[in-house]
Amino acid sequence: MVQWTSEERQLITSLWGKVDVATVGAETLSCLLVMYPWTQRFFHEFGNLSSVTAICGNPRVKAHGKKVLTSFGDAIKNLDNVKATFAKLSELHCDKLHVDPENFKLLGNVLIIVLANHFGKDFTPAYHAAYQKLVNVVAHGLSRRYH
Ligand code: HEG
Repeated sequence: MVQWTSEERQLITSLWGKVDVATVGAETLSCLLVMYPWTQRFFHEFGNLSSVTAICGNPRVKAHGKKVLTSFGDAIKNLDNVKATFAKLSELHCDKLHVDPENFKLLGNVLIIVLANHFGKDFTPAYHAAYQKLVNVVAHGLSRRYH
């Protein structure tokens, strides 16, 4: 099981308190769809994804990005229990959506870039390291069903 130091917990929760889940969520999912266009195949029913402008302005992308980021918030509230927290979501992504788990890592890395962009110099290497660990744990939790 993953162990968290009190410093990591503090870094993660303090930064998360300043995150605007709707904005960062929308930017993260938009950025994923732009940078890794093959991820668009899961979101055809969201409508127009034909250009960067279309993706970034797509209301369903925004809404879904917020949902995904809210889910990261659930992981943060349950740092010692991420696997159990994501058990149902892992089943959904594996059994129903057939999302290749490699994409969870891509999304986590994009999230880190978006956070670095929002917080600038306040996103110190210590925050970066704590968040890198978090996105790895989330990706791992979501991948459990695939193992
Ligand atoms: Mg997934 C649905 C969370 C990565 C594709 N994703 C969902 C839902 C949540 C979620 C909370 C809604 C579940 C529900 O309705 O019960 N997703 C989530 C997290 C991550 C992630 C925390 C983090 C890495 N998802 C992810 C990636 C893809 C993807 C990388 C595809 C590239 N998710 C996906 C799709 C749906 C969800 C296609 C269904 C969307 C819909 O039909 O509205």
